[in-house]
Amino acid sequence: MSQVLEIADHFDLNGKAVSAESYGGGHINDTFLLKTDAGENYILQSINTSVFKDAEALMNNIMKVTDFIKGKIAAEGGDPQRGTLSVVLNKDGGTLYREGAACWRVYTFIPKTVTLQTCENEDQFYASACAFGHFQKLLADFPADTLFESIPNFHNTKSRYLDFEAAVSEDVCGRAALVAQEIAFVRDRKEFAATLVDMQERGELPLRVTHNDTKLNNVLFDEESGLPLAVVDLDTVMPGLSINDFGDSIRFGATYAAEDETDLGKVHFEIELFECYTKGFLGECGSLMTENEKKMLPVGAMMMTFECGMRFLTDYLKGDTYFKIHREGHNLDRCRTQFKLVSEMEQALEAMDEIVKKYS
Ligand code: ADP
Ligand code: GN1
Ligand code: MG
Repeated sequence: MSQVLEIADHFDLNGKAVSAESYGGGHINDTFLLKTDAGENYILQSINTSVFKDAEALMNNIMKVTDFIKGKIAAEGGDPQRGTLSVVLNKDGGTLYREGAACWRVYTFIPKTVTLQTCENEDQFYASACAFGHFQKLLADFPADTLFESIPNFHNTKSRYLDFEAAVSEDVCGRAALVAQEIAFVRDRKEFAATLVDMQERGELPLRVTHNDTKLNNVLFDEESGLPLAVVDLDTVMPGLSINDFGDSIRFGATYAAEDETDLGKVHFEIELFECYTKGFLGECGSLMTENEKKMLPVGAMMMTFECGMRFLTDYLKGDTYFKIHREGHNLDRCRTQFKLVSEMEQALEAMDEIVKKYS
């Protein structure tokens, strides 16, 4: 901890950092809750630079996006300091502090908020849909060409498929034979994997500025009212597809099971949760979406779930080098929950289409 406190000293904090504890459940960066002797709290994060190769450009994106959102929130009569992230600069006025290979940043802590790791009820999921739908609306006229692509091909499911096939043929850990069933599951859906990328390339789906990592735990809820307050984790805000933002939320949240549940009997796609999310998301940004986008929302849900399962499987085959793991086989467990959800979504496609029509 003392090392983390020394890092904190390089930032322009109110007071001196006196404690730092690990915080949140992210798979990529390391997050700490900092407390200072002036009674102020901050979020200190070490950015995973093997995932985010250009941290300066990433922070530039975040400064631009948060400034833009603050302007919009102020115009809506909201509180810009609580409605989005605020970067705390280092003592030289920069957005990062580097030490060796590590790269650090600080945000002000948005107080009196809670984060959910899984959905406890339909109201919470509806509220998160409003948050991400509103986020989409706030960024609708953000100049997309000023954004750096923080992870190229992030939701290009076609190129993710090629990464998967490369991992199977290289089989560096000798694990491919253990997961023949999961490999077959992916290969059976090779054509499906191309659907949305092909539509976008044919101009049938517009590129927008999207969040790209719309997990439930990336929304802060007001502790008192339970209302959604801010969308955080802005590292992957880039040009993307609105249906992927919708889909990634469904992947993570339209189930009462955890992403790494090992008892697949407990993992189910909940159509009622899908309905709540659709209602909230379309209620906020449906009027901005094209007919094609709305029509493809259920496919977006299946695509993001399939893609994420395939990414977990790829990482398992490559020896767990991308996502943090906390036990042996963790990425394989995560992959299996995603594929179980994909199978159930495939059965529920018609019901999903009906729901989308109802709220369009
Ligand atoms: P990761 O990329 O590892 O998922 P996040 O940026 O999402 O990291 O942060 C991890 C958790 O920290 C979030 O789920 C949220 O609970 C909390 N968090 C992040 N930023 C703030 C903030 N500015 N104020 C309060 N809590 C925050
Ligand atoms: C990662 O950083 P975190 O935990 O919010 C990943 C997402 C995955 C998610 C799966 C930059 O998100 O793409 O969907 O894990 N983020 C990155 O839980 O790869
Ligand atoms: Mg996060």
